[in-house]
Amino acid sequence: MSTFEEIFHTAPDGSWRAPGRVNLIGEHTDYNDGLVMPIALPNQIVVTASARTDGRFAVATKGQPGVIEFTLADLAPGSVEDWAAYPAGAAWVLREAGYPIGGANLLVDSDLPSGAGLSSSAALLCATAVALLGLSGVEVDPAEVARLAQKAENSYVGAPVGLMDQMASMCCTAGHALYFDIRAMSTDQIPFDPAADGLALLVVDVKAPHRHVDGEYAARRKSCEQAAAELGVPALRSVAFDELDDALTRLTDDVVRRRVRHVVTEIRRVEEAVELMHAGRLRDVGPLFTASHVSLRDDFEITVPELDVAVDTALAAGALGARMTGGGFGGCIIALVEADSADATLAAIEKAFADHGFTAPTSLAATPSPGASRIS
Ligand code: GAF
Repeated sequence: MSTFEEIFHTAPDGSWRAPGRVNLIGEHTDYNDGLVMPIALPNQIVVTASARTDGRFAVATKGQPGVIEFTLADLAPGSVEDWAAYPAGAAWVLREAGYPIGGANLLVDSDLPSGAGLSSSAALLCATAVALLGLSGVEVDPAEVARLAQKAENSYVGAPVGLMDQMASMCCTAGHALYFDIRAMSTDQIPFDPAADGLALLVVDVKAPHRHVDGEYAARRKSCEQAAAELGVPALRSVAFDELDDALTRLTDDVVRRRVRHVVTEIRRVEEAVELMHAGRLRDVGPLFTASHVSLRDDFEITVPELDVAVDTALAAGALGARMTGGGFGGCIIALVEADSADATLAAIEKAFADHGFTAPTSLAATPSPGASRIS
């Protein structure tokens, strides 16, 4: 594998990292001004970079041969495609926001699986943004970098994502889940240490292809926005849990009604989960995970058979709770299990997948890790 010097014929000025995430609970609530609670993973994207004075970018990734080049001044939404759209989008958004960035050579390395619903897109945007800001010696608040990365994904790449993944990648801390209230733009670090309670959080990649740049994610978002408009509120966060039944009777379309029920009950589940975690009752969070999965499966309709089989098998093996995590249509499940049954639960999921003829799943360590930072 080529080194930075071999590819760019110069030494790097530094390396920056940004992690992927799993969301504990609060799915498809971020673009409804709701509540989310992700943890950052040990798996991350590393961008090694050197500054250029000619306003040009050369980007390479250890995963693919070749170098892609573009000019900072020429960047416009969609002007660079494929994986390099993400570093280009980060450069574009920083330029648009007026940050004094210049050109750069960038080498991307990753141990974060892409397409697994672990937010590799947000991690690549955030890692590039912190690298470019670092090269320029500019200090920017992590939440502001997250907001810029979301703008790049929305406006440059063209994916209508919310703000959870970028905030997780920028603002998580080791040993904590990030409780993020999107409407208030406030965060709270919630201690999250399953091992201290004799528990383990399993993250299982079900290996079903997942893309949310495609229409399903956008369609869910549109349904939510239409419902909010029909109910006369700025976002579904404004529908209180105890007003849900009344709101549902005012909606005409049954599919939209189910989408709203998911969002409003999911926001309530995040509130309940954070209360339980503050009270040191992590075991009791399990049933909320399972209720979230049922809601995503039946009301939001974003699960696929691999996700449902993984969750059902984990529960049958004794998990305290399990749910799909991320955008849906593939990706990963999480399962909260007694630590001494973690291996047996994973083995049961592997066997169930073999029995169904699914691709073998893989598991990842779910150690709550810190947000983006400079490495060297
Ligand atoms: C994807 C999006 F990028 C997030 O903003 C969020 O909506 C999530 O799906 C679902 O909770 O990861």
